[in-house]
Parts: sequence; structure tokens; C-alpha cells
Amino acid sequence: MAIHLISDLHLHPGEPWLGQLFTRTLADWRGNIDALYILGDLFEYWVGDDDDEPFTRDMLAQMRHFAAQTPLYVLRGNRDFLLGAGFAAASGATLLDEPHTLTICGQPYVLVHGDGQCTDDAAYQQFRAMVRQPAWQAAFLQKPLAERHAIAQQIRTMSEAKKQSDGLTDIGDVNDDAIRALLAAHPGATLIHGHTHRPASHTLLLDGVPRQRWVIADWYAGHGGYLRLDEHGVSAHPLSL
Ligand code: LP5
Ligand code: MN
Repeated sequence: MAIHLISDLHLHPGEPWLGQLFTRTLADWRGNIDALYILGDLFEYWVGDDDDEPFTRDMLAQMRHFAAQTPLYVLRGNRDFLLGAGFAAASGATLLDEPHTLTICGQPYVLVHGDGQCTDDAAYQQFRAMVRQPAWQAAFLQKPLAERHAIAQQIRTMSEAKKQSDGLTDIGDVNDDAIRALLAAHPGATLIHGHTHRPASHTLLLDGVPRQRWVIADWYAGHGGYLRLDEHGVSAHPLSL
């Protein structure tokens, strides 16, 4: 049994290598693994399932072809929290709510995107609470597509400017108490997340018991990566064209 997990691809037409690597990876894995999990931020941003951008429709078609043979699961990230039933139908993927638990070869795992555990970033958590409200989402989705794109690009610009000025600070990382609370709620499980762009494996002691946390690599500057879960446990692997 082998499961692959990827996260934070941030697919967009401005960086063609991303779409090419995703397409090739799906073709390589189709029929050769038991399932693929995408842990959020598959897209640079998502403004609604009615988006008719040709690049996006192409990516959805690639996913549908993959999912016809191999189960495909997607968690929403902070960039694509608006993924909905239309996306699921077009991509063949099953949308999962976080935290999602699964057991592979007898080992339990708990999966999240990771933004929810970045609790030191108070401004972001406030933004997150707002945009996750069903009423806010319904109002946003009623706006014309072009306006939604313009707003999303504005927020992306603000977010990048903030990261540029702050640098790679601790508030962009997960909070230790939030991680411990999640692990405590899932005894024995290994935690896997993305979002922080700090790929690593961590061991921490919780009530005297060693617990594992794996962070999936984002796809960046021509390189991607994935985690594999099999009878040997978790292993990290690079991907490139
Ligand atoms: O994504 P990344 O890595 O750059 O940074 C994240 C946090 N940023 C975000 C925003 C996303 O990048 C873009 C989301 C696009 C969604 C499109 C659909 C809906 C758009 C609706 C917009 C109203 O998640 C960043 C974190 C960082 O991770 C590290 O964890 O710090 O958080 C922010 O930058 C958010 C700011 O701190 C708060 C922004 C308040 C904005 C208020 C907007 C009011 C409406 C304006 C309408 C024009
Ligand atoms: Mn993210």
C-alpha cells in the first residue's frame, strides 16, 4: 500500500513549469499508487468553481483523468478555501474537511493544511475567520468573476508585501501549543501538514510519548516534492521536470 501527499503547488498560468510538473506527476502516479492526497493551496488562488480560465480547466481535466483510475483527495488551503462541489465534479477529487484522519499499514495519520495552526499570526486568523463564514462566502461568490479575480490579486499582493517586509518570521510558522492540542486529540497519530514552506520532520514529546510532525514541501523555483506513506512509514522525495 502506498499513498502520496503533495501540498502548496500554487498552480497558476504565469509559471508554466508548475502545470507541466503537475501533469507529468499525475501521469507517472496514475494507476501506480493507492491514492493521492493534496493538502491545500493546489491553486495560487481560487475565486469560485465557475472560474473559466483555460489553464484552470486544463488542470481540472488532468485531475479527472487521474481520478478515473486512482482515488484523489483534496483539502482546502488558505488560497483555495472556496473549492466546492463544482470543483469536485470537474476534477473527480473528493473534498475532505480538516482535520482528516486515515490509517495506512496500521499507522494513524492526521492531515491539515497548516494555516489553522499558525495562531501567532493574529491578523491572518482574523482574516481566516471572516472568509470561512458561509454568509461571507455566499456574498463574495455573487460578485462578477472579474471583480473576484481583482480582489484576490489585491489580497495576494498585500500578502506577498507583508511576507517581504516581515521576512521568514516565527509568526509564519505553526504554534507549538496548537500542534500539541491537535496531536493530543489524535492519540498515536503522525501529523502531516503543508503551508509553512518549511519542509522537515519533527519529533516532539507529548506526555512523555515521542510524536511525529511532517511538513510537506511547497513547489517552488522549478522544484516540487512529495511524501510517501507505505509499510516503511513516511519518506520525503523531490520532484522536478
Ligand atoms: O498565502 P501566503 O503564503 O502569501 O500567506 C498566508 C496568508 N495570506 C493569505 C491570503 C492569500 O495569500 C490569498 C488568498 C486569496 C483568496 C482568494 C479568494 C477570496 C478573496 C477574498 C479576499 C477578501 O492567506 C498571510 C499569512 C501567511 O500565510 C503566513 O501564515 O500571514 O496572511 C495575510 O497576509 C493576511 C493579512 O494578515 C490580513 C489581510 C486582511 C485583508 C482584509 C481584506 C478586506 C477586503 C479587501 C477587499 C479588497
Ligand atoms: Mn497555505
